[in-house]
Amino acid sequence: MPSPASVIAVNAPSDDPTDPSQHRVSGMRRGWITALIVGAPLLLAGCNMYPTYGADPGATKQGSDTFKLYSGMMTTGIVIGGFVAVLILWTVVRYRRRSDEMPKQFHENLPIEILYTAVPVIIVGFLFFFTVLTENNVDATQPVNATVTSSGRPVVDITVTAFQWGWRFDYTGLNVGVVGETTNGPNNKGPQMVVPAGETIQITLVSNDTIHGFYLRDFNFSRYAQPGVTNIFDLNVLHTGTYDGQCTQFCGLYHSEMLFSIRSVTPSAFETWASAEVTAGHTLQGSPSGVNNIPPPNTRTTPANAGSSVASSATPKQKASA
Ligand SMILES: [Cu+2]
Repeated sequence: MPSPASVIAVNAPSDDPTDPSQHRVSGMRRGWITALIVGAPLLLAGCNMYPTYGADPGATKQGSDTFKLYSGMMTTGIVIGGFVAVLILWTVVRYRRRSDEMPKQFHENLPIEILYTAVPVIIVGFLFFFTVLTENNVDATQPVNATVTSSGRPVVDITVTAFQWGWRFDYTGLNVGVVGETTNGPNNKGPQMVVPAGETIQITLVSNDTIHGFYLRDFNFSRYAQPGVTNIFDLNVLHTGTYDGQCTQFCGLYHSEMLFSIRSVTPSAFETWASAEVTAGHTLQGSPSGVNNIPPPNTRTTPANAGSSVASSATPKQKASA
């Protein structure tokens, strides 16, 4: 039975294996695909297993895990996106219109349909798997009230209380209390949480009034401080250094000045610091009661740059009353 006149292969590439131009084209194609598959990840990685793509590598064990997930997803996306782009370009060039004759007509191709359904499902499953793995690692905590980790390392328990507008850090096991408010003076960078590098810090995060955000850019980390909700998480700061943090939920007039920092020191320097704080009277009971919104005696009521922050964030009525 003769083929319908419209369904004829015209101008299709020659399948003749003796045609030398076919060997050249397929050889070039294989070379390009091999170069892409082998070269692209190496080029992207720059010999680094986790290229940053502008992100922070994370100053904590948890932040580092988050970073690796981000980096891995970006690399996966770029490789797959690049592969798809090359396939599209190749198709456009290889099967471009060469004459007015009708090309080969067909519909449905079961193997290809199964392939392009299964491959994205596998890719999504792959990304989902690593996301869950990373979430579990970041959210993993030592048992509450544990004084040492399973490997015998000390756990430093710190209750962080967010309030309008400042932070209080209570080292429950060490009887140290650190408190800082936005109204403590110009260029005030807020209270500083001192922690030992390399050890597990278990933070119990609560709020005294409204929703605040505990955020540290260098840690790739953010958690809500919500009234009535207790968030517990562990941080393992990898190296010594100082890391800036801030509130990331608009929580009122001086939200923009609700700053704090974490200073990571060696474990022995941490012990020295803690005993000096106790000697200085910065204890759980001795520190000013910032969490009750009572300003310490040496505070001003208006931050130095309140004018600019009020102008940008408050209504004219609020501005007038401030
Ligand atoms: Cu806040």
